[in-house]
Amino acid sequence: MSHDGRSVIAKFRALYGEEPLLFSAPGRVNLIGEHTDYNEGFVLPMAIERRTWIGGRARPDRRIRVHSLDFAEEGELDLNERGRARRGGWSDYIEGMARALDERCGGLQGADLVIGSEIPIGAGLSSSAALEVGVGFALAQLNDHEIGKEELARIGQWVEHEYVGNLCGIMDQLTVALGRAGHAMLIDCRSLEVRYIPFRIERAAVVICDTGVKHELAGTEYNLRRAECERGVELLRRHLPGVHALRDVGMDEFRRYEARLPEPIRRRCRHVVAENARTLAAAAALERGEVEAFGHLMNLSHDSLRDDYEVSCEELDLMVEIARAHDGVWGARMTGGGFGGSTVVLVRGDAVADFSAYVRAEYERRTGRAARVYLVEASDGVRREAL
Ligand code: GAF
Repeated sequence: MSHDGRSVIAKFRALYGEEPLLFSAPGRVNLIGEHTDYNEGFVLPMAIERRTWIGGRARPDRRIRVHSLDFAEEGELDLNERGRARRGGWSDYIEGMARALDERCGGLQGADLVIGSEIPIGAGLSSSAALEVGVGFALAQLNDHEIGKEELARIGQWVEHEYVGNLCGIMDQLTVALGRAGHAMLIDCRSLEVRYIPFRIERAAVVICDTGVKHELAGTEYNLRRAECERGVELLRRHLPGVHALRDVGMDEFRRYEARLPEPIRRRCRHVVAENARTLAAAAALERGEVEAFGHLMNLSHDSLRDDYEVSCEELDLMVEIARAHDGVWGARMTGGGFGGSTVVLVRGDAVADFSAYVRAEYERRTGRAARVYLVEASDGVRREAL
């Protein structure tokens, strides 16, 4: 079930008898540039107009009390007490963020928070990054503490690594923090420089198709891919000593040395090297409004994630196959970490309604599962909402 700002305010009033300050953080969809962020490469995501909403007020003590509408649960922590062990649930993100900010701000006051989200959980649309960055932003504002959005993103990533055990890159947190309405973001994941590119491919729409599955192995396989890339760098450095990350390897260089890499390292590296080049080419195509070229690069990206990087799954491949068979589609690929979650599809604007009905019917016919299909637009990053 989805919860928006109004439900968060209503719950806050019911619990505390007063109006909260309201904050929100968006989900994200990655258009292209998958599994490149932790290789210091390029990504091209955008924040989407489905948000996590946080109502809050400061408390005089150091307790943080949270009501989650999505999980219909309460959680509480006291910053004066030692951190507790990871529980494997939503409260880990909040505890991690609160403790990291407490340390960084040299002492945080407590807060009462109510949280609700419109971002489907497990759909690969970064509901966890929205929670981290949104809660961090809310706590900083309730404490009158100035903190840069890039820094919030870095703290969110730290929480994923240290509290959640997911060795993610920086793309999700940075997109949630720095998104801009009407724009895709070309992010250089080494310098963290962001180039905002107006999403103005005429007559084109971005549609997300959620497969409704999330396979268990997502976390372990993700960390394994990261290790495989690091091994690839170690081996390539024997021939190319200037290489610090796969970002530093061009396709020609890679071709020269790929035979020296064992499988599956060779295919993993090939995906990353090619995906970086595709992402830069896609950004240029977007700037020129070249919709066919953009769609073609999306298709190549998916095929490489399926065959070389092996992070797709049956349901994602089927969802992509179904999309590509529709004549209003320019390109379709999985988006996010993989092993379930969603695809992103570039669709002719006047074909969106027909495409959505067709995908729902066809996916259900072939899998017996319901597909959720959303038309999305590029949105702003984390912000305080005017009430
Ligand atoms: C997940 C991670 F959180 C990101 O950092 C990124 O690596 C992505 O998978 C794959 O591109 O969303």
